[in-house]
Amino acid sequence: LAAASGALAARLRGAGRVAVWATPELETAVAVTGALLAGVAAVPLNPKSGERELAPILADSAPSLLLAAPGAELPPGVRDVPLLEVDAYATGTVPEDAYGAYDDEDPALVVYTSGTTGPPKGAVLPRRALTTTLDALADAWQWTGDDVLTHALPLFHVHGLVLGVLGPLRHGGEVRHLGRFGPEGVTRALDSGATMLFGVPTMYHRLAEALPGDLELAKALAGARLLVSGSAALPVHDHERIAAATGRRVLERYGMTETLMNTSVRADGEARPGTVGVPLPGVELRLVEDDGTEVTALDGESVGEIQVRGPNLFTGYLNRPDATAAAFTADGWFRTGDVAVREADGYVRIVGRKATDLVKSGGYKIGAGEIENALLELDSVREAAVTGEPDPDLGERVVAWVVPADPQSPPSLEELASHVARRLAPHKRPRVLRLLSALPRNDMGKVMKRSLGAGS
Ligand code: MCA
Ligand code: AMP
Repeated sequence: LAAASGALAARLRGAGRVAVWATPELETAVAVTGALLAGVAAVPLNPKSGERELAPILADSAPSLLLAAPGAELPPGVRDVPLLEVDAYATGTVPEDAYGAYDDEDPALVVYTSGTTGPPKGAVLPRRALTTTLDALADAWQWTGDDVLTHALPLFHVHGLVLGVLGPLRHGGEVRHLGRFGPEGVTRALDSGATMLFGVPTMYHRLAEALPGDLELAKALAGARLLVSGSAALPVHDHERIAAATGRRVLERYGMTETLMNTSVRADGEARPGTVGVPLPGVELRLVEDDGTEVTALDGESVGEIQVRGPNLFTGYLNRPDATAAAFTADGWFRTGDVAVREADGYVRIVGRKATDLVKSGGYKIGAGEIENALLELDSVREAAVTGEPDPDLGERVVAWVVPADPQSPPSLEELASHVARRLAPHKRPRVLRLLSALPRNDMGKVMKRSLGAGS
């Protein structure tokens, strides 16, 4: 890896920002490591991005190069960016000054994340945020170079890329990416030396479903040192099913693209179902009511928005000072939008989310606004509202509420789903269609999503 990413780094010096076509392959790890060594910010792109999604990201981040595996199938939208094929077997050396030449505040990654409205925003993650969060996790999880991590997470988000690839590298360990998630791959990896498994709750749900008929999987999970879930809430039912079948409890940790990791159950702590543990070293966390009052009670009942402060935070949204300013309080706390209570021993329990315009499906954050805009492009759609509703597999599923242009021939779910999958990305497609004659609106004309069943 040092040889391959060292060779790449030599070509990237001074390149400005570079985009990475983040397929779940070796080349993505080499590309991101090479960019880090060259002191160049990397912008990981979802290789399943839709035609509408890539243009704003490329316009906003203005990469000077696109790094991709040889032979990658690139859509027309990215072909204007000069391509550099990554040679995962190149031989070079790590630039001599690589470990001392950069400022901790220099951007390492720009990760795009959906907001409630408009196109995704690029969260600028400085080098210091990455190192801080990974070192805090090493402390919480007793994560060392002896660990072998396995996972099947996408490499264009923080979970799979920062925790799942840069984590093992920072600690001098190993990662085995499964390429595609499935109980067989997980069993094989854990049986052949992997010590840790990272996944989103959908993956643990699928493991819980497979467990009753799969003794090999149960044995493999029982033998792991750590099973860690994050990106969304792990349902208590799945947590308990896995514990019952394997004797192992899944540890939950809570993070966000903008903040990296905030809390975790510690490896030597109690993995209490439905809780995300305690603040990680260096992270300040408070709960705040709508009127700004801090919730100090550790009673498991008093709710407030989670706000965090610490060296794990991003520096801001690229080219969006307005959105950056809105995300922080006057005294520098980041507003997560997540709503939680704290238990007597300080354990955080997330109970909901402030926004009704965000859906967490399969661990992906999806903005309702961008899907609504995509649906409104269809002639068959007069009005559209998007909400999330509970789903046993995905956590939440995307629901499209549509007022058809012609009630006699309304659009089909398939029509809407394939349009959204093409324009945005397949994981953003509606899974349910509900037809209405009008959307419920308040006096201001705003759609009342809570009366459509959205929100917690
Ligand atoms: C189905 N497919 C379609 C359509 N219908 N494609 C196009 N048009 C359609 N109409 C295809 C999909 O592309 C996919 O293809 C396959 O059908 C199945 O799709 P789907 O059911 O959507 O997903 P899945 O394959 O079952 O995925 C479940 C998953 C995935 C593996 C759990 O949701 C996932 O990887 N989630 C991880 C999200 C994540 O990493 N989030 C981290 C962000 P094909 O099978 O070929 O792909 S949060 C974060 O980073 C913070 C910091 C944190 O705290 O962690
Ligand atoms: P993203 O913006 O895609 O990075 O997603 C961050 C969001 O995922 C957080 O604001 C939470 O709503 C959610 N999240 C992450 N980890 C957990 C967890 N362990 N339990 C509940 N929600 C989580």
